[in-house]
Amino acid sequence: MLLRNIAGTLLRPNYKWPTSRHFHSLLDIHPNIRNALNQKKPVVALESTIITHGMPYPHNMETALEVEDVVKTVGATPATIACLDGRLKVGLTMEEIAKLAEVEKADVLKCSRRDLPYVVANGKCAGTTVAATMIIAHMAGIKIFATGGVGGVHRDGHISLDVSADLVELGRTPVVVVSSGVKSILDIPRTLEYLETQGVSVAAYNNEGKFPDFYTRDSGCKAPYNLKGPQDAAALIKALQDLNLQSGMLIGVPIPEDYALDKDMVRKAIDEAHKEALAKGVEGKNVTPFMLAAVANITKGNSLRANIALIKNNAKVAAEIACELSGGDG
Ligand code: PSU
Ligand code: MN
Repeated sequence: MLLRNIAGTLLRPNYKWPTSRHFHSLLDIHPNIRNALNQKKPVVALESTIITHGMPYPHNMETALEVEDVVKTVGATPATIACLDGRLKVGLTMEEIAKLAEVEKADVLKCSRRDLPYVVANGKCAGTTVAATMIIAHMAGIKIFATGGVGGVHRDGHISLDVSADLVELGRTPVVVVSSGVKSILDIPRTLEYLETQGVSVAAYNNEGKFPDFYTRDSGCKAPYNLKGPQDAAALIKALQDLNLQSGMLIGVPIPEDYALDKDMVRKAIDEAHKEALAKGVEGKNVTPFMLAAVANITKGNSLRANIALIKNNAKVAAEIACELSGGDG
């Protein structure tokens, strides 16, 4: 009887599958950001794993604040996203950024899609990865997001299956991610193949179609498209939205010329860091933070300087695109 009732309900032609709106009660959107969104003004999301796991203190905090300033200077509203005491925060106060930057790393988790339920259920604090930040940005109605680099297919990822959840997220969440491509600690050709499989529109930005590899301007791989500037980018994003594909986009902005590192030096540093990771048995979510720290160490801070320069530049580009998208009225 019960089954027949359920079947009857589901078969009604006008039956709508229930969609949970409960996430609204988990979100804390800063009033400035809510106002900007209501008025259709440009907003740029920023991630927080870079604060909690990507950079050492105090560079993490300084950079997070500087990146917000860059977005404001262009005329957009920055929205740094993180989890605090199980709440999904969109927009952080300076004190909250400081808390994520300084706190003992053991108390602050790295939160990707699969970790969100645990973080919410247990009232945890966490930096959100590109994947989790995309999800929360989308919940809040933010369409564009700037970061340094996204996760990718790790070296030997075709054997270990260590493929970042960021790539799958780009395939299923309609948010545009502006980054300097993926780090050469990863397997870039396989990462691009996987993005194609996921149906992600990937474009290089003002780089003759060359896909950047974070520390240098050319990974040796081609992106399928090249965007000449904010207008070009806005047109591509508008088409993605009109098509209602519900997938994301990755825009690869090369590191500013003056900060690009020497390719050979980077390759050697990464090979060394990779050996260290293998010898220490680093695995799972710890691989990326370990590699970032090891490379910074081996390059005596050069990679960190490059990282800071490129993320600021990416924030600027994302803000310019966001302004263009909302009608160029900043
Ligand atoms: N790449 C960087 N810096 C970072 C990260 C990636 O150059 O801080 C962070 C981002 O938050 C990204 C995450 O989403 O690492 C990917 O981790 P994993 O490979 O475990 O998916
Ligand atoms: Mn992984």
